[in-house]
Parts: sequence; C-alpha cells; structure tokens
Amino acid sequence: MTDYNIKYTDYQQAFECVLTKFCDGLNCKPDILAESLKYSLQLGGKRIRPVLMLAVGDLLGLNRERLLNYALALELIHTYSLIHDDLPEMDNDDFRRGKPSNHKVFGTGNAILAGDGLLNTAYSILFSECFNGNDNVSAAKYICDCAGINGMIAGQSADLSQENSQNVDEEMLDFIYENKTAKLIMAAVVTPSILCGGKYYSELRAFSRDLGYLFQLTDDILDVEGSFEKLGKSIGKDGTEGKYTGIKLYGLDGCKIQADLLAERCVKILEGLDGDTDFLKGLAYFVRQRIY
Ligand code: GRG
Repeated sequence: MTDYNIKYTDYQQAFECVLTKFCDGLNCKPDILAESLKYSLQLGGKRIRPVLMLAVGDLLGLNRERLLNYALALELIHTYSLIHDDLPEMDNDDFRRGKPSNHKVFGTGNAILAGDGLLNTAYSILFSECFNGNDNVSAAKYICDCAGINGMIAGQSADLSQENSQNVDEEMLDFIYENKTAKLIMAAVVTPSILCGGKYYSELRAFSRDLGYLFQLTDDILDVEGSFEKLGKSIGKDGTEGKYTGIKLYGLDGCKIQADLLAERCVKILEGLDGDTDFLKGLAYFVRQRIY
C-alpha cells in the first residue's frame, strides 16, 4: 500500500467508527425508519468528505476529536442528498453504490422521510456543537449554508430546470457544478479552517472549490467512460437524458483537459501552504484519475 492509501484508510476507519456508533445508537420508531437510515448510511461509499475534513484538520494541527461530529453531520447531509437524488422525480436511479436505491427497497415515501430524517439529524448534531463556542457556531452555519438554498439545493434546482436545454452556457454550468457538487466539498475543507480561527481560509476555499468542480467533471467523464461494476450506479444517463454537463459543453477531450488543469491548480494552491500537504495533493490526483 502507498502512503496515500494507508492514510486514506486511516481517515476512513476513524470515520467509520463514529458512523457505526451513530447507527448502533439509532433507536427511532417505527423500525422501518431506523432500517432505511442505516441502509443508506452503511451501503459504503468513498467517504471522501469526512476524509478530506480530517486530513485538513491534521494539516492545521486541529485535534481530530473536534471534527468528528462535523464529519458525521456532513456525511448525513451527503447521504440524504443521494437518497433524494435517486427518487423517480429527480434523477430516477434504481442503484446506488452497487445496491438498490433507498426507494427501491423501502418505497418512495419512506425514502423521502429517510432523507428528511438525515438532514434534520445533521442539524441537531451541528446545534450540539454550537455549545462549544463561537467558532463552532460559524463552522455549523458554514455547513448549513453550503447545503442550503444558496448551496447544494440551488445547484440541484438549476440542474433540474436546465434538463433538455439545448444551449449549454459556461456560466450556468459553473453555477450548477459549484453549488450542486463543490459546496459540500468546500464545507469539508473550510470547516477545519473556521475552527482554527480562519487559518488558510481563502487558500482552502479556493482549493476546495476547484476540487469540487474537478469532482463533478470526473463524474461527467465517468458517466461516459465508467462502468456500473466500478461506480455502482447507472452510467450513460446524462447523455440519454439530455443533462446539462461538461461533456455537452466541452466534449469528452475538453473535459479531460479541464480536469488536468484543475488538478494542477489544486496542487499549486497546496504548495503555497506550510505543512505536509502530500496527502491532499494525492487526493486531488485521485479525484482526477478516479474510476469509482
Ligand atoms: C437532491 C437536495 C438534493 C441534492 C442532490 C448530490 C446531488 C445533489 C446529486 C447526486 C448526483 C450527482 C451525480 C452529484 C454530483 C457528484 C456526486 C455528489 C456524486 C456522489 O458522491 P460520491 O462519489 O458518492 O462521493 P459516494 O457513494 O462515494 O459517497
């Protein structure tokens, strides 16, 4: 295993412990509610947002314990967004992480409630952190804003409203990518900075915006070149459903060139920071080259 892989696994395992404890402690009624929450949370997934948050925390010298609840809240928000995105009225996807989507197992009504439940619980976790002082209030608010109507919801709304649009313009694509995808990645990276009194705030914000944009571009590339076996979800849907994507605007090769440039820009920003940024650089290359 490379150093990068060892570290990724270490961050992932630290997070899985917190998530398992959370799932084991769920005692809501009726049983189907707890089951549907656990089903989606424990389906797997890369946990890239928690991993990023813990890695940036290490770069800034932040005690890991201070971040674990933020990482949990963020993964709950991410999981809710995937459950709702898979619904028939949204992206209508029967598979997620290689398994039937939440609504295919529990029905649409229960899937909506599972998503709502995860979002509400994330807020409750963030509120609990607010008792620990002002930086925690700012960090919690940052995550909520990234997930909200000037963040992920705005991106998803713009994405829905642009479906089958013939003209793809760069400004709209930027808006969708930044909000739908990059905002939760920004939340992961900027939260530790806020908890450290704003250390490297603008650099980390710029890094995470580029990384989030890169993440969505590689998602578009994988929709053309990826496989169901590796990705665990349907591929080729963006093209057949006339989605507003980078492929439509730049073409496949154009997307790859843009993705290379973004990965380089991420690394360049990190080179301007003191401390060991090797893992985060490796993560930017992983996002560029990912196959899942
Ligand atoms: C429904 C409110 C609402 C928002 C949906 C996240 C999202 C917005 C839609 C999901 C569809 C999509 C392709 C989003 C962009 C890329 C993305 C977030 C992919 C999934 O994230 P990963 O790859 O998933 O981190 P895992 O399974 O690894 O956790």
